[in-house]
Amino acid sequence: MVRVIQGNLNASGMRFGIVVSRFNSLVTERLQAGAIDALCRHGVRAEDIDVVLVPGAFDIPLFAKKMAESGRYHALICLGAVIKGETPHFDYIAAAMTQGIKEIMLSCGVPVTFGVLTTESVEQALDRAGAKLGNKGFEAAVSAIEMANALKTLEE
Ligand code: INI
Repeated sequence: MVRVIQGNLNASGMRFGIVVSRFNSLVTERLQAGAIDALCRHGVRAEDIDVVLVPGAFDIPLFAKKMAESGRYHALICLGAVIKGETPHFDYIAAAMTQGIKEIMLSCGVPVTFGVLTTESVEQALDRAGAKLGNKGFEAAVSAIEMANALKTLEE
């Protein structure tokens, strides 16, 4: 008999932390609303969700690390919007933030999902923050629930 391990989407009794960057807040506020909506609709109580606001995407990893190390959360959700300008700034911020988030997940053993948009324009970002192409904040929260439950099942 093959043992298939996967996470369910029942999140009642679980605690989540969300780190959101304020930069491009028109977009990130919508990602945040999508993530909270997803958590609540999967059974998480509002008092079991902490939101930390940071200035920009580059600043997300420090707070995600502190929250992961606290042992308080079943999973973390990182939300932001890095939008390409005319300089290579975008590439440096996106690379450092992505690498940072990945390292936290692997070193702390806590699921940290990636809901940071990296787009060419504000329009592309808005399309992915509740307009034409869904809401990546909602998706990142659902992934966080699945990852947390999969980890729990694996460790049982
Ligand atoms: N931060 C973002 O979240 N998105 C961006 O598009 C962005 N741009 O383009 O500069 C951005 N910059 C700020 C950066 O994340 C840090 O907050 C800042 O460098 C201070 O550490």
